[in-house]
Amino acid sequence: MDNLFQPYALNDTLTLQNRILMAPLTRCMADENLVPTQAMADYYARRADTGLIISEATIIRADGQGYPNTPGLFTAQQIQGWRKVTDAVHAKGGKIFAQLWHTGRVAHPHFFGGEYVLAPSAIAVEGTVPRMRELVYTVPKAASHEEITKLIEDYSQAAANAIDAGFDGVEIHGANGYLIDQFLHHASNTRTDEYGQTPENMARFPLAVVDAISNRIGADRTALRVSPGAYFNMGTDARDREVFDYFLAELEKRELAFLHLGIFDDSMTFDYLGGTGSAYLRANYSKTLVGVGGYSAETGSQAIADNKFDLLAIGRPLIANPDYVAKVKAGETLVEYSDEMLASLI
Ligand code: FNR
Ligand code: 8K6
Repeated sequence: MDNLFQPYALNDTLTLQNRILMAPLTRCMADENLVPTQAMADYYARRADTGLIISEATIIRADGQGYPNTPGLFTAQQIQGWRKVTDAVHAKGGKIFAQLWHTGRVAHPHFFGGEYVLAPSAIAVEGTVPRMRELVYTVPKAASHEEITKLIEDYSQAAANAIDAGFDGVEIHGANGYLIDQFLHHASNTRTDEYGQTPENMARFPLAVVDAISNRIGADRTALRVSPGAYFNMGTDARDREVFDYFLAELEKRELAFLHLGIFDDSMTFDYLGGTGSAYLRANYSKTLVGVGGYSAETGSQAIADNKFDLLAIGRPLIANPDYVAKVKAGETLVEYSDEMLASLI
């Protein structure tokens, strides 16, 4: 497993101390103003020996909220709260990116006191907010051109706020069926204007967000997470393949810090992608790729050795083991993750 403990240069400005990343993990522990707490700063600092921490998904503005107590990056108080987190991580020699999030149609007006939620098209996601059965997902409003322009500005502002808060960069959450991903899949995007129907159009908003943020804070500090395979908050449509083929070719022209697969289990295969999400991304994108989803240090190290991806993100095992990196290095037994662990920050 030596390859996991080698440094990795993302670019000229950022070198990671090892190849184990902390995957973004929503914990719903911010305070009532969606401000990160001291307990969150301590939690992240305990994981500062990973090569890079990617923060839990953090909303860019109020109407992006789909779960209780998810932190934000749009008020001065929230920026201050994150500053405590980034200072604590940096004091222990770590690096941390903010994951920037708007849940689109997976948002719920309950959380922000609004009348409706925004999405590419007026197609609701089925079901209810997890653990809040009374909150049935609503039919979203299809975003107008002005609303799309404002969303792009707000993503860019949130990225600037992240840098103000001391983050080393941002990962744009373009995965898991949230707003950006909703533009990239036919099941959630039936627009007939320049944001729908063709791969070029469906990739227009995601690329505009990537470019606005890259221009604002530098492409070397901008990363992206994508889910070419529909598996969460999203229906399957084989035409999505050509959308992602085009989108990845466009991303290839940019100099992002890394591309990260969004998946819970990377052994899952998708017919229209011809295999796993990571294999599809590797075949269509040649730059730094982060793999994730059900890996152990052993299987992840082997996947890197087999050139399936360059960096390994670890999620649930890092919830269960704050000292994951040290334990793996020392060959110690890990505590097994269970969902009950989500109730507190250890
Ligand atoms: C997640 N995941 C996730 N993904 C993301 O992009 N942003 C997020 O905020 C979250 N939040 C989140 C919370 C919890 C409790 C879980 C279990 C997962 C997905 C996560 O980043 C990762 O892709 C999966 O957990 C798969 O990796 P592991 O856990 O098998 O290593
Ligand atoms: C990103 C925000 C998530 C909110 C917290 C919920 C985390 C629950 C983790 C389990 C969900 C598993 C979903 C996997 C879907 C696979 C379907 C084939």
